Amino acid sequence: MILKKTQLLLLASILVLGVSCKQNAKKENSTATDSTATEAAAPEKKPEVKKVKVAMESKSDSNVSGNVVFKEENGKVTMTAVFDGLNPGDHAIHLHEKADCSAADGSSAGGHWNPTFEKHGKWGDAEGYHKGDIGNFSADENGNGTITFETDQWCIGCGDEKKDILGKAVIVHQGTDDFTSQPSGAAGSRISCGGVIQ
Ligand SMILES: [Cu+2]
Ligand SMILES: [Zn+2]
Repeated sequence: MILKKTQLLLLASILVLGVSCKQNAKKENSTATDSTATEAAAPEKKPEVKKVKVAMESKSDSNVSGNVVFKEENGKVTMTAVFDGLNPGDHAIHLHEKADCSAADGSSAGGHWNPTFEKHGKWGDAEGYHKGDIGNFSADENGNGTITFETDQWCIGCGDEKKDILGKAVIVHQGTDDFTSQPSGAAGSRISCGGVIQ
């Protein structure tokens, strides 16, 4: 009898252990299912990408056409500009203060965009530069030119007047920016203009 009781106890405890293991396994399963369901229901966390495409108009009787794409991603704005109809050689490109290209000579776009009230210069110069001082780029013998530029000092529509490029204009000049002449680098006439507007 004593032996039988021990055997019964053993059997009973094995049974209890077995059942509790199964219950644990069930719990784990259902927890896993729940978390998967929650993830699927939550909105996807894609990095936000803002983009503006600017169609450039010819100005000052030039034949320049092209487009400029601004893209903001991870706190940086990348500009990709493509032009044709340029005179071969170097040309200045800037952001000017107003998205108004109505004047035949592009003068309606105003001066260089300079929200930090610094002097004109080469981008990154310790002595100062305008937030619109992109620089120069080259056109080949066929009059085609491209330039890419990237900075975390611009934004697209963030509302910070020291960074926001919306409402400004892209201007391409006939000549080159010497980075020293004030207030605009003596880059000559404005041969292409495009407003940065959404
Ligand atoms: Cu300019
Ligand atoms: Zn400037």
